[in-house]
Amino acid sequence: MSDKIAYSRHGDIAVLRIQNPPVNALSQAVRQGLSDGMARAEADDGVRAVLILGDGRAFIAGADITEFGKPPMEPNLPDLCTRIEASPLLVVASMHGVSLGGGLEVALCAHYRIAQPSARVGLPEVHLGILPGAGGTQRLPRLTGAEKAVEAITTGRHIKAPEALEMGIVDRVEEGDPEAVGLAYTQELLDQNAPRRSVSEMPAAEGIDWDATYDAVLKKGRGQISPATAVRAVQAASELPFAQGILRERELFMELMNTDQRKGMIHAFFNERAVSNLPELKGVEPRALQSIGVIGGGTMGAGIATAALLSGFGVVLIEMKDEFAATARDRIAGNLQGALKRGKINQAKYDALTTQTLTVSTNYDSLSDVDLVIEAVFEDMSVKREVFGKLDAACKSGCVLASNTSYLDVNEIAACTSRPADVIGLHFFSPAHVMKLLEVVVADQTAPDVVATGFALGKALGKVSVRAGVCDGFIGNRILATYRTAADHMVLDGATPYQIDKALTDFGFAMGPFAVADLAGLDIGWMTRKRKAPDRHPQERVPTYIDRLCEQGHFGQKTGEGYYVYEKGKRGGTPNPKIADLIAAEQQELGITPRPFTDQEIVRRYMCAMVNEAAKVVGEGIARRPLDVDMTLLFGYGFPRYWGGPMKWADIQGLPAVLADIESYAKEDAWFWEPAPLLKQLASEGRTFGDLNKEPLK
Ligand code: 3H9
Repeated sequence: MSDKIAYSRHGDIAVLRIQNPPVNALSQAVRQGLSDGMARAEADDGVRAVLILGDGRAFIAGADITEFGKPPMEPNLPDLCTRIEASPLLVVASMHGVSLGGGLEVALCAHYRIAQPSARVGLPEVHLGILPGAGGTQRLPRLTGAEKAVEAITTGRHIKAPEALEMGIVDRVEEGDPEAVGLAYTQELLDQNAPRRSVSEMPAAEGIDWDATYDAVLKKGRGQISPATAVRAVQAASELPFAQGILRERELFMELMNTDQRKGMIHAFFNERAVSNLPELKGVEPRALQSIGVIGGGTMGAGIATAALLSGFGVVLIEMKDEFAATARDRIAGNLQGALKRGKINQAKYDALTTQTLTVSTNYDSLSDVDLVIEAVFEDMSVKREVFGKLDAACKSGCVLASNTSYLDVNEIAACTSRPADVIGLHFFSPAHVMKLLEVVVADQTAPDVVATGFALGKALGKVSVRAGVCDGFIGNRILATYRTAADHMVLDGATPYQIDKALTDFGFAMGPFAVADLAGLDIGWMTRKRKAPDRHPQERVPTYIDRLCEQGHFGQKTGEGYYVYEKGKRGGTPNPKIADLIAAEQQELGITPRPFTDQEIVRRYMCAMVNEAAKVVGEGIARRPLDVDMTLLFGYGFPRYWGGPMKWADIQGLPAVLADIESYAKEDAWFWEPAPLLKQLASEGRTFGDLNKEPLK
């Protein structure tokens, strides 16, 4: 028998304990071990029941995702599930930690299920671009009814044990050692002569309006196909006999397994974890972190302070004047009110955080004890210089001095202090207590343990942290500047901002670039254009039509007018009629005859601009690996997760094809579309960005 399954005997009960750390994924060895274990129990004289449980921190986290895309290995999971359910012995699952995907599907094949109160169950396959493929779509609705099964499967959410009990997914919830309570429950069932109870033999769930459900789920998925496809599998459970329903589930599962979306989402799953795993930090201990200083209580500073408070850090926030300090305190309290409303904290915690854990001061001396301080003041080098000079004087030795700058030179900031090795960039995204991305910007002299501390802080705050080098805009904003420009060029050449926004949201972006610009504030882009004007290359095309709107004081959502017009109290906007005239005037001035664009061309140009700049960012070492770019765009810029990120998207398209398009665009504008050397190199060598993730550039 496989060493992944420990077999033991307790009276009439055989126990199969799964031992496949860290999360008992159902690898081939585990599947084989479970199959052999069932056979051994059935052949073991006197055994009347089998108890299945997991060792360590979980029952089973699901199929082994690392096996996806590889040749199938026997026994397959659906067959194993059928085999467990069909056993003549009474089968019980005792669940703790998580029982997800194939893990819950195994449990659904047991005849009874008992769970710890802290256990969580779920069928999260849609987040990997697939659907439950070992009977989950057929068995779950037989227990919960169709509507609840559709909700659970299409959201993939984790369901806590007490709710799972209410839904009929588990039969009992009981605190204790999973083996001890499992054995006691199994013995009780044996004593009662409880029948073997196969979910597959239970009546099918009543039907619902399947087409309407499918349409609603498809719309909500913004182009993601797995949740909607899962609806069709649950429909089969209600309309077909069990055996045929299983075949239909298999067919739909295999369809999804062969999609690019599955590849993109699995790429996202692994790299979301790999991104903070830096080989250079192996064995480097981060500095101790208990209290955090924040300089500046604007939206960003208050968001950072909120994130730190919610993660258990003491916070000292510095503002320039008492009145600003009071406003900052109100902002943080407002953010925490949101957490209170959503049930993330209770009233007592809210009171403690806003009174004891948070200090707001106008005196830098209050920072004397903090372990790390994050500056979030106005983006101006002279202001930063002054702040870092003061921090150098006020903070204790060993304190990490971080800047939240989104584009300024962190080397120059570090040089304002007597301790450049302690200086780092920690670039948060607004609202900082909500957005998942943190760029950890490493300057020339930043010490390794300071980098490790940046990553440790990101982990403590629940962020996805990405290492970035120093350049204007680091990884994310630098790439954004380029693909935003590509969109601006298309506007000058004839596409409307509204067609572009629509084409890109149809592609899967959370928002289009012009709606985003309105949300962020048009003054930001206006300021950047002015800042960059002196260094502008003579061949650079920079549309200025939107500056006319800014000059009139219209900055997007916050002023009610931008690319869109916003009515008070309404979330979305309607196209601003002034924009077409402003564009037409600029086209006329530049002698451009507008031409039509297809949505397909819009997406292709936008994505090619993104990939080309990203390849330069990796080639220059600003991002170490293509996966660092992918995770930056996914977690900070609303990039559709099911494409995995721009580099994964490019790999899926094929790098030679992407390069060919860039070269064809370069015929119109050689300066903007100059192909990245790294892209040319990989395309000519027949390699991919994915290859580079495995073997980064030296
Ligand atoms: C499925 O079941 C399909 C079936 O319906 C049909 C088949 C026919 N496989 O997240 P963590 C690794 S699809 C392989 O850091 P946490 C993970 O990569 C599956 N590896 O810990 C990491 O490795 P490393 C449906 C897996 O405590 C390590 O375990 N199931 C798997 O924050 C620790 O993970 C899911 O989608 C796996 N299934 O969270 C569940 N799962 O240390 C996916 C984890 O080298 N998993 N690893 O970086 C999760 O949601 C979380 O990992 C979990 C633990 C909640 C389990």
